[in-house]
Amino acid sequence: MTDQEQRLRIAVQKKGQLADKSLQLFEQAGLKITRGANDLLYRAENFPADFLRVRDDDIPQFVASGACALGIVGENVLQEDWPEIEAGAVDVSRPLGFGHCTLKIAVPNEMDYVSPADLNGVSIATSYPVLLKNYLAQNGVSAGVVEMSGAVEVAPRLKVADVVCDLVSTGQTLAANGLRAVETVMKSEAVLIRHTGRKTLYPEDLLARLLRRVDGVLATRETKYIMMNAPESALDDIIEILPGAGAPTVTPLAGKPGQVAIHAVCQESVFWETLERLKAAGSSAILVLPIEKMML
Ligand code: PRT
Ligand code: ZN
Repeated sequence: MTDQEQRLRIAVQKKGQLADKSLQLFEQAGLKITRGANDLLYRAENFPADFLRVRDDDIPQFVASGACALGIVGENVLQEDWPEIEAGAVDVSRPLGFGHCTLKIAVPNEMDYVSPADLNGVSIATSYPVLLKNYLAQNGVSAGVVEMSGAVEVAPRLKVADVVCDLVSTGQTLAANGLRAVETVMKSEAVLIRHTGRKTLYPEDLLARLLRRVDGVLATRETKYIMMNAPESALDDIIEILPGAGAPTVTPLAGKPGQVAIHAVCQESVFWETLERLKAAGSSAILVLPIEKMML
């Protein structure tokens, strides 16, 4: 294996909605990424990995071909490209909890709309023709599809198409263009994708190490460490209340017979309501702490 092959190459979006958060994920996994003079390729100083910074549309193919071992891309882009991806060359290894958006069909405010049947005979502008055509076929709708690479929301005003099928996050762009969302084609978030075609292309141990760290980062996002004191007699009730806690650690409190300290890692969000229920069940001195690092 050459020196080059010993480094993992990871495809990330160069500029746009996913660019910063993609690099941040790996930085949280401990990688020091040098934003150097080479704009196309950023290097990790303390881990054998390089980041290929490209347009998001190219990421599935970079990973499918094996040019990159990993990539981060919106599920919407991946599904759109899926028919072109060589079978078995890519798998979705993890949803990443950012880049949430929804591919929606939106109509001009003044258009009457009741159901997908109202789309029969209209023209729909979109950057996602594959996903849209699948949706239309599944719903038995016969509509024209006008492919646009951007600025889809202005298509009805320019009379390029009657309605649009576009990504929506806050909905502000639709509203600003006099459009209202009527149907959901797909919900999406950023996903980590992985080359699976030629498994020997990248050093498996390096990949496994990096993925274990990424899993650690993802696991700590919702996870909290919770500590409290309680009467031993209330233990069963308290364990019942703790969200996704597995087996907590229970230790006696010195000088307080019948009282214990309970420590647990909660895999789900700990809400104020949970603390109130723990208190009502007899707990006191309840502490909830964030977890910085975790290896499962
Ligand atoms: O240059 P490149 O091709 O890499 O960038 P791009 O313009 O194709 O992609 P980009 O950065 O817009 O989006 C990259 C990915 O981020 C998408 O494929 C989605 O998976 C995800 N994502 C999350 C979004 C949004 N949120 C989003 N809001 N992608 C696009 N938008 C657009 C939306 O279409 C609208 O025009 O942002 C605009 C604002 O949205 P509102 O609803 O908040 O007004
Ligand atoms: Zn793009």
